[in-house]
Amino acid sequence: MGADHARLLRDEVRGAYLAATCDPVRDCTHSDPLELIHAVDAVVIASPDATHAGLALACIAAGKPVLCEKPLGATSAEAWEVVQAETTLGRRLVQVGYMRRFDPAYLAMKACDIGPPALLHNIHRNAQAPDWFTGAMPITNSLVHEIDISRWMLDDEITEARVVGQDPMLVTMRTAKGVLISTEVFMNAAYGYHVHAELVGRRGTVAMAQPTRIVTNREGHHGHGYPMNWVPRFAEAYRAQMTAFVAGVASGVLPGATAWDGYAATAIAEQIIPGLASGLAQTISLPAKPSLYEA
Ligand code: ISE
Repeated sequence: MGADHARLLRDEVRGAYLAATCDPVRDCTHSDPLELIHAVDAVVIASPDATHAGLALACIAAGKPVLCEKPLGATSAEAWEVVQAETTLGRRLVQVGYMRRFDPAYLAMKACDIGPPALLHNIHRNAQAPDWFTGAMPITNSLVHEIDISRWMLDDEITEARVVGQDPMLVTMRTAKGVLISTEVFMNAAYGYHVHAELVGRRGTVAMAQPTRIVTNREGHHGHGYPMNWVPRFAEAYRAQMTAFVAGVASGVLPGATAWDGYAATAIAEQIIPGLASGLAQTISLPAKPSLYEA
């Protein structure tokens, strides 16, 4: 993911200059991320989940705007530290890489006038779980996308969730305004990477376009129109997200998911996890949103 972001900055985003890269293993200009943070004007974090919050905190301490890959923290406690650091500073420096907010299909769906929302149906299939997936990562690393995009799409807060199954799993969530959200997360769908959504309003419905053919993996994984991972599916979203981040650095107002949104997604995911084993409905709650994040 880091290489993809670096390529966007180097080749595709006007106004950006890729000044330095850091990787402890690969050949880069830096091997110490803290040195890099001090050497540049703005930072993109695309390291393993467990390092996100610590690096975001270092960016805030250095006063550097940062686009941090999702999730903002491996735990909600880590993500909350980032929220608190920004709140203490009194300024937002963090954009969280929930790139679906920049995807043309989700944007078109949000723009549709179909009356008050009643239901949001999400499908999130991966061809194969990444080899670094452990434990509850289908929730903390994958479902967090639907948590974020549902909060954004519905402009509402999630208050309840229930999980059935493991892989695939079905997650039913309810919002404060009473909207129902169904999400399938299937980490080993074999035929390809497939993200889909349908928003049902009180006056109409809008669904993303998708291939209508029957999809099978019997004759191999390729040639049916689905990519094997999320990078091609969200290429446009990643490009738009990076372009918007660079413009936000220049204007001083970062777009997209805030540190609060990043915290909320991880805190909600964490509260859903006990339901994985019990199958029982979980009540979800968040602390009051700090005023820094009010629109
Ligand atoms: C991965 O980390 C992503 O962010 C992808 O968008 C998601 O679809 C995948 O499930 C995650 O593992």
